[in-house]
Amino acid sequence: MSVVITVAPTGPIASKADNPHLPTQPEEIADAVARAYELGASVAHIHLRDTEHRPTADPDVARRTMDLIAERCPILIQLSTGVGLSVPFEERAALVELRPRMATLNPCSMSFGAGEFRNPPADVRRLAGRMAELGVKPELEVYDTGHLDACLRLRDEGLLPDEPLQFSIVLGVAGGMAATPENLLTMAQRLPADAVWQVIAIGRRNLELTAIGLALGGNARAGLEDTLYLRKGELSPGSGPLVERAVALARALDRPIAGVEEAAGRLRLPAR
Ligand code: KMH
Ligand code: ZN
Repeated sequence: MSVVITVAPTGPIASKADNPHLPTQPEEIADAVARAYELGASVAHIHLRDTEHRPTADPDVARRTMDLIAERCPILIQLSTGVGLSVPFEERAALVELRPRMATLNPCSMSFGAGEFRNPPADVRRLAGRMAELGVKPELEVYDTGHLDACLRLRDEGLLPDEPLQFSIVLGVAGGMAATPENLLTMAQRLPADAVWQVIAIGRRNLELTAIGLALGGNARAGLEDTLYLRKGELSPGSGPLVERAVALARALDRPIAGVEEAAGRLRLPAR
């Protein structure tokens, strides 16, 4: 089965001091996404930063970034509603009003490194319902086994679109599951049989867990949001080399890379 590659070029945490190639401004993000598209990415997972490089849910910044990406390539845009730990939930949720093809839905509150990631149940339910109204496909971010159960409850309440659901198994966030093959296997086995899924492997075990996810039939995410390094001590000069690496892993496993049209079908994105 073909592989949907998602590029995650920015994220909420890292700074240019951590990796000078991190894109933070709309033009920089659009350029990084266009490069990833050329290399095989069909989905772009987007976090926004203000002019001081802080996470923001400013809809003007989001619209401008989406427009700049669309000028460059037809990649499917997935806005992060995680945004950043300091941004209030209401502002984060309002991003779906821009009607990206996809947006993330983080089902539970949790510790997140030294911070707190607030996703109160009533707010999550409201956001899920609004995404369904707008035809914005949720990517369900599960950082622990209970998060999957929370998603299945949302589904049972009719707050998620028709299956198949799209999941990210997030490994390696301090506060969520550790980045181990055992945790990945446990989660992959617990997903609904027809779920579409990818691994988000944060930090040092990014390569290994991305490879295992691909071998298990999952999709792949690649980019500086998840790891700043290509290997120990070697910063990645942008997300491009990480996307190239994911593409090479998929091809080595005889899995072709999905183009945008195919990815939209595989992810069951509502027609526009
Ligand atoms: N930053 C990752 C740990 C989101 O942006 O909504 C998870 C993520 C979720 O990408
Ligand atoms: Zn993200």
